[in-house]
Amino acid sequence: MSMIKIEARNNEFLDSDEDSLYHLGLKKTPQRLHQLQEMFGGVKYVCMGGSPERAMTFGNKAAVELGIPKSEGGIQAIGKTERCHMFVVGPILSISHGMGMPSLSIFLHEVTKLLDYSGCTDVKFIRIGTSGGVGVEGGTVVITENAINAKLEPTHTKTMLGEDHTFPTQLNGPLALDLLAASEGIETVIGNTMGTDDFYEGQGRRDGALKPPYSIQDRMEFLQKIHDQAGVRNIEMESTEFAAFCNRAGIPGAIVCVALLNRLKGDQVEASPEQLTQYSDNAQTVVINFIRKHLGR
Ligand code: R2B
Ligand code: URA
Repeated sequence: MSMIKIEARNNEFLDSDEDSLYHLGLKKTPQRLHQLQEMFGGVKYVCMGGSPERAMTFGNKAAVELGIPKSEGGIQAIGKTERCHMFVVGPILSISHGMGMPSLSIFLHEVTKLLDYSGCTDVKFIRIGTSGGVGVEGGTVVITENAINAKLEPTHTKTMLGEDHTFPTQLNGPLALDLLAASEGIETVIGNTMGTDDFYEGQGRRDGALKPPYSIQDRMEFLQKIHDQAGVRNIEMESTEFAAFCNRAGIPGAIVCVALLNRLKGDQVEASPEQLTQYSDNAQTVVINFIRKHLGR
């Protein structure tokens, strides 16, 4: 019986007794169902980002900031850690999803199934990531209004059985505004996010290994155009898949990404390790502030 209210729920499969959540290293069986429900049933916020290290940092930081007890030595990863790191801290599930849409998609499906089996209710998905800012400086947090694809359309297209299927990529407006209101002194803007399938040429960089088929002027004109005409404030590699999935599932979703650099000024990420740590802390802090307020603490 589903509690999470997945709109396009795959009843035919999800109601069967057994499921191997292969990439998470977890299984649903009649014997283990109760254990999954005990472990994950209280999850209300799924916080996901690319890197396993950041998933752990976020979990530990959330525990400290929200006063949630953790075991000595810090939080422990659940399941197998070959493909992702996943932690539960009170009502938060912190998980890494790797880089790019194919990797993200796998974890969106398996985490959503896990929450469905665990009987979760009222869950929100928040992607906490990194990005290239467009007209915003490194360290600025960008909350996504709408995700748009690399052709500047508010849609995400997936090829299934040889045919294209296109889904809308609007995100949850009230949730984005609540996150913006939780920025509390951290430089934060709201704007559109361009989701691409590549870090280099797909994002108009000229510092890849191959000679790009566009000029410096083409690059600059495109970045200026997406800033001025499409309201794009950052570019990353997961937003359209994430938004399309949340829409299909009927799960409120938000994207909170820090800019590592301003792409109107260059292509290389030149921030120091200390600055990069501070930058990713900015995005995490906005989300923790939001969760604290939302929990009424
Ligand atoms: C942001 O950072 C990663 C590439 O460096 C990618 O996952 C993304 O969206
Ligand atoms: N992640 C991206 O996808 N692009 C950037 O420019 C920085 C981080």
